[in-house]
Amino acid sequence: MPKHPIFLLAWPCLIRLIIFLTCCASQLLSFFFVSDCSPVILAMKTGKRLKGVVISRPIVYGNIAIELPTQKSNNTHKWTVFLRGPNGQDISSFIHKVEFKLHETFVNNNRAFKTAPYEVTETGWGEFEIITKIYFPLSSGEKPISLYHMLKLYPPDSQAQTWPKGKPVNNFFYDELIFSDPTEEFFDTLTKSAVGPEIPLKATGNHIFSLESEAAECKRLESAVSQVTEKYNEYKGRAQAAEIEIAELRRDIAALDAAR
Ligand code: SLL
Repeated sequence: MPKHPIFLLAWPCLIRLIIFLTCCASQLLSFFFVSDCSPVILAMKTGKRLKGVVISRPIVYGNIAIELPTQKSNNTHKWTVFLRGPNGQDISSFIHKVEFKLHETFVNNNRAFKTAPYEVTETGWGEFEIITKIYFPLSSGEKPISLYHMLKLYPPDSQAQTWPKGKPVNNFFYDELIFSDPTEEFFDTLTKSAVGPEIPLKATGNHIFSLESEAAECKRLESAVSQVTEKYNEYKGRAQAAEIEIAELRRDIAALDAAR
């Protein structure tokens, strides 16, 4: 092919033009389908919101761990970290995805689940913080929520001596997902889900969070508050008495100084 000088000059320009057009196209595509202000995403997100409505759903998250009987490797414990309903119910109807971010010493340490059960079982040798990120369906317009959980393998120090061999260590928590001004669609999804807003009346097996345990916890907190209030009043009284004494001593010192 003859290499005319004009033709040679045009090549770099043509390549630049192709690169420029590719960049524009990818920007345009990501604006329409990925970015937060994309018209496509916004149209899905701006489902009508129910102003003034607050709806919550209970969850339980945390871990159980058990010491391995024989240690063939460095790993001393088998553990499971999980997110579930307070009675073990499936909460997937209002959850799009759950990600568990494990310590980087684990192979493939970012574990994602689009279906229940949302849990990871592993063997390991150390305790570390696990980040559980909960994503909600796109139609909810809700931002993901992150829970920070310290994986516990060992019993509390105070019980370490008496902890029976093979007894699992439980470290899980009750919490509530609270949605303000939910979209109509998401509100509908939440009200139809297997998990109601309430927790069970009584604890059963591993499902320890119940109205009964909540009432007991409230009593413990009330008693702690009254103990703290009592102590506070006692110390306040002592501080007031000390202030009066200081003022009296200051007056005495001033009188002595004046008499000198
Ligand atoms: C510690 N800072 O030192 C913590 C880190 C990491 C635990 C704990 C890996 C297991 C495996 C594992 O258990 N990592 O690779 O199979 O205690």
